Amino acid sequence: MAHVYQPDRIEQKWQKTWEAQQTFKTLPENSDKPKYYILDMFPYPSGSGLHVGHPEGYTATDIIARAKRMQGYNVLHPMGWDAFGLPAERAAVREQKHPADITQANIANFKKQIKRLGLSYDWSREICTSSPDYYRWTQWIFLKMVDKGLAYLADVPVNWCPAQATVLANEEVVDGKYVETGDPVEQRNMRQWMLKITAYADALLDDLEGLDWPENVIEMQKNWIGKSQGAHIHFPLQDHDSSITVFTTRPETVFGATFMVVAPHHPILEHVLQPAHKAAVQDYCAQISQDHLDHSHEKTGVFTGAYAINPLTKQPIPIWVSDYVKLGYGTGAIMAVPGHDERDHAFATAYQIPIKEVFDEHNKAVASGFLDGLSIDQAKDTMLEHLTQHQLGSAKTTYKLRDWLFSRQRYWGEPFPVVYDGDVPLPLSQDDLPILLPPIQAYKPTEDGKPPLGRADDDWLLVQRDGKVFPRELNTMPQWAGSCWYYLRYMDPHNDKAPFGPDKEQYWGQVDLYVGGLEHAVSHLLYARFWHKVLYDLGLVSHKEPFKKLFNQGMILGVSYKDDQGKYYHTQDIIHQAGKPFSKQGHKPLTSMVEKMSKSKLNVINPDDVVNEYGADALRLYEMFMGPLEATKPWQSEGVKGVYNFLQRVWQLSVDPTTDKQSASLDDHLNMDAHPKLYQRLNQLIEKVTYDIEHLKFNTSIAKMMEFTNECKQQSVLSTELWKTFITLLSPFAPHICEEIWQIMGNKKQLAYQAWPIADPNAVAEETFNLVFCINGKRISQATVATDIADDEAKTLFLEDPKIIKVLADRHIKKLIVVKQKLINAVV
Ligand code: ANZ
Repeated sequence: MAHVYQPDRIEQKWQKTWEAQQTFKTLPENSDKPKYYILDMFPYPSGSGLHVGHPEGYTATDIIARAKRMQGYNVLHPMGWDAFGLPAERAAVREQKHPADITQANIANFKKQIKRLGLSYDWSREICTSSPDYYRWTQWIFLKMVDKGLAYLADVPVNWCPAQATVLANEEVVDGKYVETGDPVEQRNMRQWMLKITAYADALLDDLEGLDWPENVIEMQKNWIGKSQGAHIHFPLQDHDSSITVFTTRPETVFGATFMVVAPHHPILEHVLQPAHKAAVQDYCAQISQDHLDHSHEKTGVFTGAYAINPLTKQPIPIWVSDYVKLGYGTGAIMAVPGHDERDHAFATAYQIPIKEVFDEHNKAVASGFLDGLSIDQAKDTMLEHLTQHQLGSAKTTYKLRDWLFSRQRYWGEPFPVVYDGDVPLPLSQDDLPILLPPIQAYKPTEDGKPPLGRADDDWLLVQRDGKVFPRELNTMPQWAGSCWYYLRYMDPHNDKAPFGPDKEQYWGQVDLYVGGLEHAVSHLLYARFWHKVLYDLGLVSHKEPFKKLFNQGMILGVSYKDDQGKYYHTQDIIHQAGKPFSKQGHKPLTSMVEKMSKSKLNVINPDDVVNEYGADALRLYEMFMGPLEATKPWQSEGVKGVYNFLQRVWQLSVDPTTDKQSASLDDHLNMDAHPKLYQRLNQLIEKVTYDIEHLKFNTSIAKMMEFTNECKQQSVLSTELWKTFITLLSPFAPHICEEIWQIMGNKKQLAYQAWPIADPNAVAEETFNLVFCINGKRISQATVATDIADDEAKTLFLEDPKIIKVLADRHIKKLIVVKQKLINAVV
């Protein structure tokens, strides 16, 4: 038996055993155990392999999955690959290989790396969104959407990225740039497939209610949907028999509308623009289209020369054009109320337009005719009634959410199961599926501007039916498509008759816990919820929401080192002197910074290196010990050493022949009499670890386990039962070392299904007594405290006691006397 902890000897052995014995295979659905479905956001298998952010979430779910198995659940804990997407296509161009081959190689690498971490996935359920037996069913769901009128073709202004020669979803564009590459994005009109997510706007909003999700994610989803209740109000044009309709959330402020603003390129401009102002407005619009995505500039605008009539004051008000009003929201036109809207106020000030206040400091209407004296809410109701009655407007709800642009001019995605008869799209039948991606030689758009699939052979391009020829749709689906329903496929991954069987779906129901990064707070989670609701309405799933509980792990940052020239240094090229970093060569002083890990900053930590040096158990434990799971936190290599030393200590305590703890025959039965203190500590630990696992608070549990081993170290003899229980508690965190110790202790069955310990309620409670607080010998107050309370802690409690504070007032304490297990007295 090795007396030194050697993770490399242990870890591979157990990984092989688990694999050979299918230890973590999910039980069949007729199991009488309760089910628990715990899911990681599956990774995109990128060429750079796993980074330390992946094991953070994966270890968290693995700890829970392992604990749940031990607690008697039938656990579904799967892993797969979000494998379609642009990076593989770009690599294909670069490396002259097929994206499928690149993806396959990347998956093999990812899988090898993930398997080294001892994660208890049921690999028999592995899925891959780019394999035909998966995307066949993505196409199948798309056909259902076409059937329901939820997928349609439309000429839409799109975000066109010239560098990538493709359109992007709104969610993929930030500040006029493609978030993945930073390439500029412009607007274009194109005929594209759209998914009618707006039909589900209210359901997507309302059903957030019952979810156990982080508040910030719920907030982000609400904002993205952006439901606004207000009114449409018609402003007649002066000298013209048409009108401009505005959307406002403040109809009670109409009396204060002193001008109007329409968005650049608003179609109404054609009718209202006065000849003398035409050139100026056209110039302005042209300039806006050029830098329309650059939001940094000041509020600017031009006057159209035209006037509208405020329908309440009957006064003419000027119509301006400005890009602070957006074409795609509301009606693309606003009534501007500079007295009560900040943006309007800034604009009115800049262009010397009158500002009129219509609510006073008590929020009562003033200078507003029949509204005068009413509160905002009363005024709103009264105005809405007035508008409706006089056909000047009506109540209106708008959403920021837009239908989902679902076409991409790319190769490496799901082909649409659609052909064309002239301009008319014809959905193919379910029996035609899968529509396979054809092999092509180059992945750029064709010379005549068709998407890459335009390069396929005629065999693929043209579909013969009843003597007629129909060309295929050449766009592909966006990368988000496959991840919209993958959690359902894990329930029944090998079904070749349906995406998943109803019996399996009914058994597994919702994902009980979903863990992943905050970057998916809107896009993926909104799209998946939308598809799920469509499937619900089709009667294919039994819950309205896919993910019952969501948890976002925090980002792991890197520590980087930079000299005054801005040059970055690798940690191995650095020495520390008097706690300060210097370059090894040239001895330049460096500044250290905590930043997002990136290759260019030389601060990326490769999980493989950590496993090689310290083992997977140490990596797992460290990532959970770094801080709260949800916190953003820097990687600190000394921290890994710290947890490695802890594992070392656990190993020593298990195998050390001098104290012979593992056989401790003196005291084979764990009981209060033999080790009252340790027995109590163990039960407190059981309670704590059980609670913490349920609430994803792993760092505090690990700290307690460390404390516990320190106490164990001070014992001359340890009970086997006690140590077995401790090893059981530690096993979800550090499974390899614990299985090994478990075996060394003579257990024949694997630890993976050992019953989870239950705390003895009688043993958990701390023994307590009443500590009396006195001032000059007079009893003032008291507190219930643990028998072994430290003096410092007792003094703090004394000084923080409200009654003591009151009686002490400003008096100075000369002496604070602690009489153990009895009282504290302040001499003043
Ligand atoms: C008059 C008013 C007075 C407004 C006031 C606000 C405050 P949310 O809440 O985001 O829905 N608005 C309407 N359409 C717009 C567009 N296409 N581009 C830019 N702004 C637009 O915002 C609704 C408010 O934003 C509307 O209510 C309108 O200004 C403006 F004291 O009307 B409000």
